Amino acid sequence: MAKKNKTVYLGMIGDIMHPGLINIINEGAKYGDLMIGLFTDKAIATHKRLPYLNYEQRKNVIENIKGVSCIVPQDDWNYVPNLIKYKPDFMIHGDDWKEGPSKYLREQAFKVMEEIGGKIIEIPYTKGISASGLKETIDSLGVTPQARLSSLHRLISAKPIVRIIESHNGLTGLIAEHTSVDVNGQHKEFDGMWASSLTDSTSKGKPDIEAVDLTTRLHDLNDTLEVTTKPVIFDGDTGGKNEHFIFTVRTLERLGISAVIIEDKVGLKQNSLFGTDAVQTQDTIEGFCSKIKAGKNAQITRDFMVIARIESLIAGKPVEDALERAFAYVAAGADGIMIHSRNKDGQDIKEFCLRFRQKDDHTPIVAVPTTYNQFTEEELASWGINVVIYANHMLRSAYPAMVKCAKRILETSRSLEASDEYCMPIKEILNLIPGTKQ
Ligand code: SPV
Ligand code: MG
Repeated sequence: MAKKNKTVYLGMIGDIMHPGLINIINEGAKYGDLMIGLFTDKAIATHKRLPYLNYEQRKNVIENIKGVSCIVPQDDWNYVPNLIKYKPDFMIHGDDWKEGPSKYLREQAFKVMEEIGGKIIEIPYTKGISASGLKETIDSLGVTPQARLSSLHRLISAKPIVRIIESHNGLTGLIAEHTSVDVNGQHKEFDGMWASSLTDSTSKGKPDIEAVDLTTRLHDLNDTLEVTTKPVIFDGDTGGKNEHFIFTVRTLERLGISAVIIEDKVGLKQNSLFGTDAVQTQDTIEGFCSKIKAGKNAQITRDFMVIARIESLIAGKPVEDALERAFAYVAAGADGIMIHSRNKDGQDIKEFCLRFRQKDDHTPIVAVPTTYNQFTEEELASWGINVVIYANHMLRSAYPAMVKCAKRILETSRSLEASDEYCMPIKEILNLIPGTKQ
């Protein structure tokens, strides 16, 4: 029955195969040669979590399904660019896009297909099974360390900018994992977590001077890992001695951590946000390069990243010094550069990024805009930044709220006012943790 000269377009992510997808492929193939518009990681990342399989793996599966004639990449969440490019005679889609967030995609696809003289076929959505339902089931099983570890690399390649938020316990891990908003029809959530030395130390009532040892930090990080699936970037402080750093790398990999960031400081480490108010002694370029090399030689997975953090601007040195170090650290094997500053205008960071990008267009740049927080992610991305870390915001927002509540109890000699004004209802806290109710 197939009319060989007609083309049928079917857009799909194709991550989890199920009978509903086979049904739509079979239906589509009845109308002509079935062209699959396979969503690229980049197209998906603007709207959803990355699929389990990467593009090549998904392509490999789908091109071997009976009824599929060819596969083309769909680089946009919207079907329109590919419909204009390939001008198919038909487009086929499940009728579930008539309502909900995909409605606008349907309207635009109808408009374009009419303009090019094509037709849209809508088939009843297969009841009782869907990729998102299956995904939820798989997600509830958790994630393997290897899958979590490699996901940061994929996110950096797929997204204009990767959005990371600090987590220092299980509860903040849940916030990082599950909080989402819809802004102008776009679904937004955090891509991963930052294990901050500042908030790990502060939440223990200790100063951020490497006084909380690695074993303790990793023990606590386990609480975040238990309840999340997203990638973690670990704040490795100075990385310690080279001989110790190689053990750190191995341990982090084993836990499924995606990256460690080490800073080029020596001696007693003080938090960078003190700037020159504290003594900030930088390592020599040679000294820090040897630490990077030791870490890179120690890792056993392909995807683990050792990111070099440059403290020149924190120590009051010029952008020139930061650039010289950046190129040397990349040459030594660093998988990314974190450039830090506590200046409020952000101009030193911008200059660094633009000048770095003139010579290096691919090494990921990580930024921690705690002080220059007026810039949006879009602006930071336009400077060439790939990863933005909101490094301390969970702890900084929780602490004042807790102090306010404690003071209110003292002022009123009871908890009525504090509960009414500052606390979430008991019912909500009881149901906050997934799986509470049996
Ligand atoms: C941290 O969060 O511990 C950091 C970033 O290292 S900063 O506090 O800005 O130095
Ligand atoms: Mg730190």
